[in-house]
Amino acid sequence: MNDGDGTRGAQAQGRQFGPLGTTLVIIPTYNEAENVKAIVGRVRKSVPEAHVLVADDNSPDGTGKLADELAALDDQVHVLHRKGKEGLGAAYLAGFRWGLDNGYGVLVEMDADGSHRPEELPRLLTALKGADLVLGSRWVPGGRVVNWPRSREVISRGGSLYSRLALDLPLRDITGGYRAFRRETLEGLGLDDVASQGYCFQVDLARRAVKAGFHVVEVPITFVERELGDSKMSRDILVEALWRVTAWGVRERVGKLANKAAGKQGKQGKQGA
Ligand SMILES: Nc1nc2c(ncn2[C@@H]2O[C@H](COP(=O)(O)OP(=O)(O)OP(=O)(O)O)[C@@H](O)[C@H]2O)c(=O)[nH]1
Ligand SMILES: [Mg+2]
Repeated sequence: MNDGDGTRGAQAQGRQFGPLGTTLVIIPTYNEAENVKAIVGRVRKSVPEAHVLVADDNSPDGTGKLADELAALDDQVHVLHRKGKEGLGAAYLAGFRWGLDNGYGVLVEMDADGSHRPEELPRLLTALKGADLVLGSRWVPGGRVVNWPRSREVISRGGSLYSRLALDLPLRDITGGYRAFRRETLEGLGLDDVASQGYCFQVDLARRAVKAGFHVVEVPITFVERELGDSKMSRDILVEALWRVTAWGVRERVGKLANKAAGKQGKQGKQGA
């Protein structure tokens, strides 16, 4: 459903949403020395009241040190130094924990490479006033990708479509990583047992949010391919996403069938009694 301003999502059915509180933009980094200063500066300019947390996995190229220099000059910039490369999902989980412990009301996921434009963050935050989770979406009307090879687009669209069908989710961009969560949403997702990484991490959080009954809204974004630094996308990340999504889908279907069978048996039992 299109809500007129380009956002999509089921109606919140008269629900009242509380005030948002302070925003923390979490930026995971691994070897983003060429990007970190620009992205932090753009976030600070676009939403001056927001804070930024760079979650760096001890990048060999010195990204963590550059982030420390930014933090030394700005009270609203923070750095989480992690021991070593443990993947995007683990860095986000540590960032979420830090943000929740420090009392932030909104937690935003954003890549360091400029693909998620900080200039679009105000639109995500506006949509969050009437939602529990906002997904920046490339695959709703008004959303688009810039400078992406056709092959990447096919993989990304295919991944979202497969996840949508396998997991029965009413969402278009399920693998995207530009998102804004209310703190209460994150607290309700059971983050302690999230083990997935990469794209699969994003699918996992979206799936948990829908299943928990949260109001999830998609806002169109323009996703820009990275210009500087190297991609951390790998075949392993794609393979992990494929097998996990398939396993979740099969488990859900088997669960539904088992419930149906149990319901039928219950009815027969009653009739026989
Ligand atoms: N802390 C941390 N950050 C990571 C790790 N892997 C990736 N990142 C960051 O996660 C974000 C997304 O990674 P990208 O390499 O841009 O992945 P992608 O967007 O799928 O790939 P491209 O489109 O090719 O850029 C970037 O900010 C990376 O620096 C990791 O193991 N640890
Ligand atoms: Mg990227």
